[in-house]
Amino acid sequence: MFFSFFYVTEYRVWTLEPRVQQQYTAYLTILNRNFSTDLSFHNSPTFKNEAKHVQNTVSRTRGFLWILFHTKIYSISDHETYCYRYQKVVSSSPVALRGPETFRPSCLWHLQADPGYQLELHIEWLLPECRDRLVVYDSLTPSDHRLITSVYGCSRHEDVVRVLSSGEWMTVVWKQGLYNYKDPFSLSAQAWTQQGKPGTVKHLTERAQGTLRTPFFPSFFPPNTNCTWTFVMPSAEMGLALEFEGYELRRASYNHACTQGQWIIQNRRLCGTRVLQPYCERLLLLTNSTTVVMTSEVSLTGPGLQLRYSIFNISDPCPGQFLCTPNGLCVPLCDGIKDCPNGLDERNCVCVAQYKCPEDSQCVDYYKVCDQYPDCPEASDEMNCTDGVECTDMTYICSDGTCLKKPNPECDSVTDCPDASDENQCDCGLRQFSSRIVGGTEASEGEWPWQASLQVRGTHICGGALISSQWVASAAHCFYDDRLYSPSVWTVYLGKLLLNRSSPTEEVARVQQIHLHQYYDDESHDYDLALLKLDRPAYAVLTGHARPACLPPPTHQLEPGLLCWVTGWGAQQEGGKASNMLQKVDVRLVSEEACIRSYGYRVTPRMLCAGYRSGGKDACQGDSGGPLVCQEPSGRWFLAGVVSWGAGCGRPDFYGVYTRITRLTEWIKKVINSP
Ligand SMILES: [Ca+2]
Ligand SMILES: [Ca+2]
Ligand SMILES: [Ca+2]
Repeated sequence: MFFSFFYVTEYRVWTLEPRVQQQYTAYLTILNRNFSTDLSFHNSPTFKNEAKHVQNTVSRTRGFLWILFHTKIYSISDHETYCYRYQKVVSSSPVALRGPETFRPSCLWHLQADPGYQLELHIEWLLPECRDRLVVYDSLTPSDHRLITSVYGCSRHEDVVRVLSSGEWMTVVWKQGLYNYKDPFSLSAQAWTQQGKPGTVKHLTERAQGTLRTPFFPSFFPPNTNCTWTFVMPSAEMGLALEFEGYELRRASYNHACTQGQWIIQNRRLCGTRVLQPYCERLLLLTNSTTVVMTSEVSLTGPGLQLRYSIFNISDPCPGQFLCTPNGLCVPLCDGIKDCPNGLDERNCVCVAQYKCPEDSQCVDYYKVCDQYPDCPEASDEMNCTDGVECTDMTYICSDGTCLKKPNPECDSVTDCPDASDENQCDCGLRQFSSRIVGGTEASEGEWPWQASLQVRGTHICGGALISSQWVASAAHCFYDDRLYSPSVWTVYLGKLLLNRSSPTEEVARVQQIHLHQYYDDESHDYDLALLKLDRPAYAVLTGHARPACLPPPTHQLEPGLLCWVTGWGAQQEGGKASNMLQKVDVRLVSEEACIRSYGYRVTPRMLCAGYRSGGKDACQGDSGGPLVCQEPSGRWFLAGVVSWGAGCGRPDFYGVYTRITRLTEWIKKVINSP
């Protein structure tokens, strides 16, 4: 029988070189043939004896350390060709680490904090592109089972990544990508006192809600994370909802390790997974208190997690909406859009995207509700039009919380809300100049004042829609490429009609920020929306040569069949060249059902289809990101969509697919109003 025990020593060799003092640290693995159980206790006399013996052996062989020991740290045996850095980190504010050596393709950092402390590493990517790799370990040895994370540069969506160790050691390995860039990243580190694992108890009241976060949020959660939250419920009729953004919980078998966080909720073991969707875990049948435990089961961690908790009524979890069981979300019911992955929110509907007369369940188009003509048998469609009604997905919500039955009351020049909030911020959607509309397909000056041309080095790449004096909405896919994600490469033209000629009324702006929707999926084109912040409010808005289109609230009704317009400088036929003159095309909105008949389940709730079954009129290449606008009876134009994708251009049976703005209005408002 052959036994072995592992003895780990911290062994350092100090060599004085001309300027640099270098420090090496190594693991020693000693194989011991005479293993006894005493040796497994660090305080036993046998262990201490053995350790002393080992130390003596090491001190005798010190001069030959890197020849004698096959350590796991290659920098010791090979320090001529590799770059090595040791840094003691004691500061509670970030200390910059020395970067790698020029002309070395890799480097290793050993970071050490004082005992009882843990390390936070800050990685900042400094270049718009590079393919370098940084691997962070929760130990002295860069071994796979102590891997915290591996990040590829230059990560566009996360310029700064903050990673934590569980203890006093952290190892960082950098490997150069295909090309040698100068200073693609910078590293800094700081030390934190190791956080205990206090359990939090939340005593919930009827309307309780709040936010929970993993330690050090928004930094990565540390490898030893163990969070325990206890909720004391107000009554047995209430359930607890845990809402996540871009993270969902799935049942997992016990032999399967959770690599992105393990959750124990009501004796169920769930594994967290990062996804491009929101998710809500609903806890029913609670005893008067329930405990939620989140642990990092393996050393591998991920970005800090944040979840919102709230209380819901078990007998009516989604007032006025539909509870979608696969993801726990409350979604709009019978509005013609399959919001739930299983489509159950649109099954068994008496009226789809129409008003249901309460008398006989007759379906009436929304534009006939509160239009002063009775359509329901007892004119119930015309009742309560000026008072508040119960809120549903179809009712507009005033700033004071009052819900209105009248469809699309916003910015129609009639005060509908008690607080008049429906007529606030309505400087949008109107043309300043009465344009001479000549028909045909070429736009005239001032006809589409929200249209923007987004250019790179003088070439039109995508369209955009002005939605305020400083913000342009466009498609995320226009910016997804590494080289196009940088704001500095873009120029925005407003008030433009001809691409090849500048006009005295046009305005050129630079881009200060690009925001892509965090759930944008390059393969499915789901959430295909980007927001560009201009470096200053556009002057052309003051002169009227550019005007924002109105942003529709989430409840804005866009009925299938509505005639809308899409504009852009895109190709006039499939495979053709960009047009020099701004083009306009009228298209009809198409029901989601009809669009699914064309494209199957590639159509998501964030997509809106428009066009004609016979084809012919459509958006095309170069129109991407450009506006699809629909005019309200008040004369104002609302942004219904931005050009996203489609099979070819104008093909029969294949409609143009647009990003459905009403499903993303909340996100747009959040981005625009964030400081
Ligand atoms: Ca729905
Ligand atoms: Ca009516
Ligand atoms: Ca109004």
